[in-house]
Amino acid sequence: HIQRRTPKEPEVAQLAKDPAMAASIHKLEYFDIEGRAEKVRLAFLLAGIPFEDVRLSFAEWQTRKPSTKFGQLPMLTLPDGSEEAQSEAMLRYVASLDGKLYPSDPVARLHVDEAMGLAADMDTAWGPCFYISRDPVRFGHPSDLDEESKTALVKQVREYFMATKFPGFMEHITRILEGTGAFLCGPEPTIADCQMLPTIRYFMRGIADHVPTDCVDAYPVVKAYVDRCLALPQLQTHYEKK
Ligand SMILES: N[C@@H](CCC(=O)N[C@@H](CS)C(=O)NCC(=O)O)C(=O)O
Repeated sequence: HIQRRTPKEPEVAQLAKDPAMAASIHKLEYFDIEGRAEKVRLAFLLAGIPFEDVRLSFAEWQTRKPSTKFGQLPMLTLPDGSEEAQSEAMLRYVASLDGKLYPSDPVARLHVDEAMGLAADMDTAWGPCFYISRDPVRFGHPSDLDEESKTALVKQVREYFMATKFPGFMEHITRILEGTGAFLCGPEPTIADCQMLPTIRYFMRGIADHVPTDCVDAYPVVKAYVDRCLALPQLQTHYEKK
């Protein structure tokens, strides 16, 4: 059984009640976390395109996994029923339906892609800090590592990241925003903001051990940017639910 969350926005709720219309809206499947799907959810919301926000439990995932393209989530079902993978492809696809979130001007587009590259670099740089707690063997540690040593190891790599890598990313983002104003690529949000916002917020949400929730406070330009994104009217209902 797949748990479905009927989107809260009245228009979408109405669409979902009509089976013919419900079948014509996009369906985004992921786990009940922000993770790699959040940027796509934000793009749908900013574009005002109705979508079904399906959140699978880990038990439901076991059943669903074999029928996914690459054995991974998120999966996006298009109105014609075809099922597609890869969150960054989904992000650009949603933006191309909308036309505003991903500019067609080559240089403006380059800047969006550049900012997306920076967000992706931050995710990639954090990767080992996340996966080492799940699978220390992958990083050369013994399979019988005791819990105490594992905790110390995770603490060490995460504190090292926060001290040596995190500040550089915050400084780069600050410099971009100082040049562009409200959002990463100018006065209006683009898919670069859809990608960057969840990336930055991950560190502020208290979901990663050894990362202080006030870690962005030392970077007021970035903090103000996060607040500005969260205040976007199209995202209000979404963030109220959290
Ligand atoms: N590049 C893919 C990566 C997808 C991915 O890594 N999915 C993970 C969750 S974030 C997954 O499905 N893990 C469950 C599994 O592999 O069983 C994307 O961005 O969509």
